[in-house]
Amino acid sequence: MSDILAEAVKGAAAHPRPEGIQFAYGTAGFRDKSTILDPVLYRMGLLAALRSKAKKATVAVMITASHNPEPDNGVKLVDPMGEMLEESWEEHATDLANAKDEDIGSALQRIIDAVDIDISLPSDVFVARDTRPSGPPLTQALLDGLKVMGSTFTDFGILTTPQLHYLVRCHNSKGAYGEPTEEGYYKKLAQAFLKLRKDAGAKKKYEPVVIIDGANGVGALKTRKLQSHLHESLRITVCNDGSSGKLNEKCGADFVKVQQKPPAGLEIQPGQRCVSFDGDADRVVFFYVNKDGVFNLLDGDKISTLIAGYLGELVSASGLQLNIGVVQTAYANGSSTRYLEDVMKVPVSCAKTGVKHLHHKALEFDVGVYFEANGHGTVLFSDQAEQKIKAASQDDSLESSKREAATRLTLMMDLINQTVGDAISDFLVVETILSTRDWAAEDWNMQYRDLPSRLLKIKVKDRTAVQTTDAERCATAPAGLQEAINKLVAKYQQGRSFVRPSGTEDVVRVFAEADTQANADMLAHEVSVQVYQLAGGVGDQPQPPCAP
Ligand code: 16G
Ligand code: MG
Repeated sequence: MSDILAEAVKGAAAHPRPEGIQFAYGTAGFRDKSTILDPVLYRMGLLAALRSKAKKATVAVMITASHNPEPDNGVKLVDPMGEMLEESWEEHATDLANAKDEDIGSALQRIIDAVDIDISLPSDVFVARDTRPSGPPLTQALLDGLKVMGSTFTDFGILTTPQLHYLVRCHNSKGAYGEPTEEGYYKKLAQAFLKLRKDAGAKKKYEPVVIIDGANGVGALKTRKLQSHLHESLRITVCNDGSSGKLNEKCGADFVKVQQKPPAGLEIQPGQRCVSFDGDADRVVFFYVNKDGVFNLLDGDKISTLIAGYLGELVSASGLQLNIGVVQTAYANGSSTRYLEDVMKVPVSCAKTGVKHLHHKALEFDVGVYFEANGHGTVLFSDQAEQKIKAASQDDSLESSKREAATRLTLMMDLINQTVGDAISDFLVVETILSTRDWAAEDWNMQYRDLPSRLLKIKVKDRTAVQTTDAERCATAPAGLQEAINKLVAKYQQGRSFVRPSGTEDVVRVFAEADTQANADMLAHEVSVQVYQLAGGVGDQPQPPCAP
């Protein structure tokens, strides 16, 4: 065994792996109670060094559990251009995390052989964490792993997840994507935002005033930093900034989306535009309460429709031949899909849940807008699209209106964090479009009306008993489940329902939508009963929803 691997085994003594726990690198990396993650972080230090050697580039490691409660934490690896870790490495990560302390050397050797890594190459890793109190000791465990591998690293301390993705891309692209510093991130976004606002005329409906629910996390801190770069263009009040409340407790994008109500800690006037970030600021949803006190959510579907509509207009105005498409998951509200396809005439693809699946599909378009309904999303511009847009913005022979549209597109490209969904960047993109359209939140919401929906979760003995195909819209196992769902769906006006095993919790999720809330609730319930009966439900059979 090489010296480095022997050192890695020795180092494990300070980060012993508890017996009887199986870790799995899921769609969002490892996530668990922070108290048991120390050995996982050490091992991910080892793995990140290998990944860097394999890619001959700097990679990154983010320590966060996103929207989970504060006692949880997690870790995920980021590839050199800011993408999620390549899927084939998820297995390596899982193997290494589960290796006994004394077997770490052979687990590393297996990866080295499988990928054919030259272990003598240098490695370099960027590291950041969210605001969880468990972050510093877990960072230390990660750095221990990096040190035994002889890797260089930069610990950026507290950052949002998308900021770290941005930094590693800037670094590896030698500055082509932006300046590889946190300040550089604010400057890039703010410059694009201010230029896009420069010639905005007087507004009747759009007000540059917004309240941000920072989920008591890193998004609040970083928005404050951004604010000084925006000058007076936008009046932002940051609430839930972590000064008193707990991370993600009764607040944040996940709470607002799931509970369909405003977070605690905000005083909202009717019509006031509000924004919720999640705990690591890679998700965003908007909402407002109308004059009758009714809560209205503007989720990832509304955001993608808004963005695709605006970018589509700019592309046509520029005269460029670029295809725009939207990528959603099965959770997307049926009204949004119909609006995009039938009214906006934009092609829509459906991907499996999980950012990497959407990201991958979005690469099929020149301009690919992808969003999960939960508010995670961004826009990808192909290299060719980027070149065409930049060339058009500098082409003096073009009509000025075409050139101007292309210039606005270049600014939108700068404003959008193309590496991953970014709450801060997406928020600025939405503000730009609302301002350009002179829309209040209510005008935006009126583009289409969401169908009522319901999401339930069912506990079963083994959630892998449920298998799906067609981007999770059709269940292939257990036998008879899809047929049962089809029969139930047919009873309801505008009914739609699907089931899938969760990737992050030990449950099966059931989604249903229909013409009324009562029908959506009933359809979700009836499908849950089928899951319970056919897929080995545990505990009591699901009870029907109470009459309103
Ligand atoms: C993870 C995914 C998120 C997805 C969620 C679904 C990433 C970075 N995150 O948090 O996109 O919506 O899982 O959770 O891919 P579920 O499988 O438990 O429903
Ligand atoms: Mg998140």
